Amino acid sequence: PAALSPTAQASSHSPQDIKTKAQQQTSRQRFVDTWTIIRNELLDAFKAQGVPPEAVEWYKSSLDYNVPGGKLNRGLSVVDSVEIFKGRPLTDDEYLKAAILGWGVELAYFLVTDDLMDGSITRRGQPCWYRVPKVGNIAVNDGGMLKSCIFVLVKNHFKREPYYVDLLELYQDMAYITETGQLVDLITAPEDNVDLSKFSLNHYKTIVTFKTAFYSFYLPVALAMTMCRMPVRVEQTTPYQIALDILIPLGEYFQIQDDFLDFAGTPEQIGKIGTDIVDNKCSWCVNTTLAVASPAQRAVLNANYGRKDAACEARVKAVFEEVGLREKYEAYEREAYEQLSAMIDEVPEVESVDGGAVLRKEAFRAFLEKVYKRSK
Ligand code: DMA
Ligand code: MG
Ligand code: MG
Ligand code: MG
Repeated sequence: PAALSPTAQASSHSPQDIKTKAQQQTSRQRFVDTWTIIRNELLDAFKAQGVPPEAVEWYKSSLDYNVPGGKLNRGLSVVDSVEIFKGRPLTDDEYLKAAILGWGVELAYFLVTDDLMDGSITRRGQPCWYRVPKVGNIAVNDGGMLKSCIFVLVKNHFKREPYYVDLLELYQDMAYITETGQLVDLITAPEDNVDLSKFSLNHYKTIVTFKTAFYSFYLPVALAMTMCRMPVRVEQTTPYQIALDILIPLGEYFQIQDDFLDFAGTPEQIGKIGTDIVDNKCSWCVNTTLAVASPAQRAVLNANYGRKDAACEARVKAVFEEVGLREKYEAYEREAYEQLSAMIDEVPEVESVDGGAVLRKEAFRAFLEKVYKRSK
């Protein structure tokens, strides 16, 4: 039976939980190494269907191009959370399982279609997949295939686990929520009708919660919780709700960083060229600027936002600078960190249904530290 010990001391399990830089490097390398195994497994399963060799080649290129090159925050958080919940090094079998769930999150099929729909130029320091010669709109199907791979992997490795359906449901539900967020993001930013009066920080919150927070933050931890057999409810506590209450605001913070870097980051630094201003996006930057802009500044934004023109984009950026957006971002980041830290401190310890793991606040702390003050 699951036990709840809300007053358990942090001192009982701290030193090994937050990794040093060297330990982070080692665990990243191990996770990256697992990709080779997973990719070969996917290719073997693909070949076994009897598809033409050219299709195997295409699929291989798509996997190699689109999956392993990111920051891996999402995928690593699955593995790190499982380790923290179990409170000990994982067995090889547990590690592979956790890594598969992590790579399932990294099979970020929606980035492939996001770039096509956002008309982006580069991602992770290389041309977006749809811009690779010969790919073009086939990227839509390649994105769909990346999503389908998740289910191939989960079936191969978890079919006999009692929580198999819970895993399927998580990936499925989070995909649906993300697609919903992408829909709201895109219809809020029509190319031919710039209307800044439709934007608000409230509408922004809706977009980022749906498009980013669930998939990138709740999903990794919820997968780890599911693999570690966390109960759905214990006495007054619902561990998955506790996770949501922290990870949704953490996801919002992450997307605000993404939006700020879209404006302030260099392509060398962030690996992509910002498109939010020319794309008429309801971003944190424009909403925060609109909240304090003078009538004259608002007029500049109205005339220049959402125009596919570098001079217009530069005028918008000048207004962002005039209102002190950089300082506002710094203040926001400080405050968000403090608030999230305070919430994380309140996370109670909850025992798993099989007694083999404990929900611990350090998993949330580790995720926050992965993204705090990021510059790419
Ligand atoms: C991020 O939106 C969310 C998803 C679901 C891709 P975005 O377009 O701001 O992402 P990016 O800046 O990486 O293109
Ligand atoms: Mg985009
Ligand atoms: Mg987008
Ligand atoms: Mg962005």
